[in-house]
Amino acid sequence: MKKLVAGGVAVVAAGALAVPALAATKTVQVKDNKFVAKSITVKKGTTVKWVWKGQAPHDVSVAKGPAKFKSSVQTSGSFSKKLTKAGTYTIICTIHQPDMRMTIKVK
Ligand SMILES: [Cu+2]
Repeated sequence: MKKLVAGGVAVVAAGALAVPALAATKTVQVKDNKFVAKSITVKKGTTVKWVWKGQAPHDVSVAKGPAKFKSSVQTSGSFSKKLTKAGTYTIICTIHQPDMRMTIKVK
């Protein structure tokens, strides 16, 4: 029984060490009326988290890219998406396009 508990602890510790590498997150700010940053490059598997900072309603929508996704129209909070397909994404706010857009390169 003691041996089993010790083994369990070792597995948990190894898992904890692996978490930072697997959970890469890049934050983008959603402002009035622009994404900051306007262009980012991330590794495949990175989660991009958009955080609403402005007053006006905005959404996050893929206009062009290897995968399609769309957030709701929000004025606060955040929206996260894990990008698992390599390529270039053009992201727009459907309310404020074509001015409010950004590019994500996933390598
Ligand atoms: Cu907008």
